[in-house]
Amino acid sequence: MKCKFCDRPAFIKLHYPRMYLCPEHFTEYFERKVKRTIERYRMIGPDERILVVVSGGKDSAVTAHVLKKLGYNVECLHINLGIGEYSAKSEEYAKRQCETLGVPLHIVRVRELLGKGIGEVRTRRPTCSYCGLTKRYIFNKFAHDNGFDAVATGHNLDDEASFILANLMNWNTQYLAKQGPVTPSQFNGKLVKKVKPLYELTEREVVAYALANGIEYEMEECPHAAGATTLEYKAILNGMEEKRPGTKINFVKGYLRKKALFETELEETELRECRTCGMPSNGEVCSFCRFWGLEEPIDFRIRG
Ligand code: Q46
Repeated sequence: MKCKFCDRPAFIKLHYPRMYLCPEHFTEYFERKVKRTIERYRMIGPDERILVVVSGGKDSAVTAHVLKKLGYNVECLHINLGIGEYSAKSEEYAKRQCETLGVPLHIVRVRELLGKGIGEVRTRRPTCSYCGLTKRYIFNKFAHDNGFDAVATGHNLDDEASFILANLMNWNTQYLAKQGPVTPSQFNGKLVKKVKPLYELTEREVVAYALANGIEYEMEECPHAAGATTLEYKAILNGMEEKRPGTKINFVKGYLRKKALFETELEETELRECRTCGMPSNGEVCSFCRFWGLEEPIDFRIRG
């Protein structure tokens, strides 16, 4: 099969919209789509400083790559979770990706910072739950302490669709009211704006972009991901997408149109400053400081 736009052999067959593309025209298509997504949801402006959270995996690497190519002012943050060999390899990938791209990389290592790696804390809380809490706190506080305007993450269409489906299955209306491509800055900028530039691109397209552009990434899954229900929801959605191309994007866009329904159920919680770190909190001490037993705030300001 030939590319829809030139005589070169096709490298990918897209199902929605249906077309065959060579690596160059697929790259063009992908970048145009990211640009349109950024504009459609008014994610970031040309003068904003963006912190991309790079895990070493494909999604965040592609996010950093495309944002840099589109001319945005990008720096990266890698959070080394302290999960043995997996984290060591992820950090190496993140370093290589940023070096190739020519963007500054900042590294925060959870074990050095908090004394234990993810998976080493004796707690009844599920590992992924406190891992998520830890990552979200670190990237937000890092961005805040260093004056970034937005944090960009690598969430793609498959992540979003499976998140929505999972939360619908469990009627988590509180989560459904807050999900979306952009989370605006709140609490006098202490909660930094979060954006998802790959919001409308499938995981398959992200993998193809990485391949077409020689982006190397960590392919191994985190050892704690095994058995995650998100993988089951992704498999269900993939099955439906195969039979009815466009299922995922129509599902996510439909959700965005109906999101206001869930917002009416949103319980108003008044945020206040955490007694320890001064960051937004639902209680006297925020869940991060409480979980890690902190008594002093962590200062993430870059020195030198
Ligand atoms: S949450 Fe869980 Fe992931 Fe953290 S412990 Fe691994 S699988 S990395 S996105």
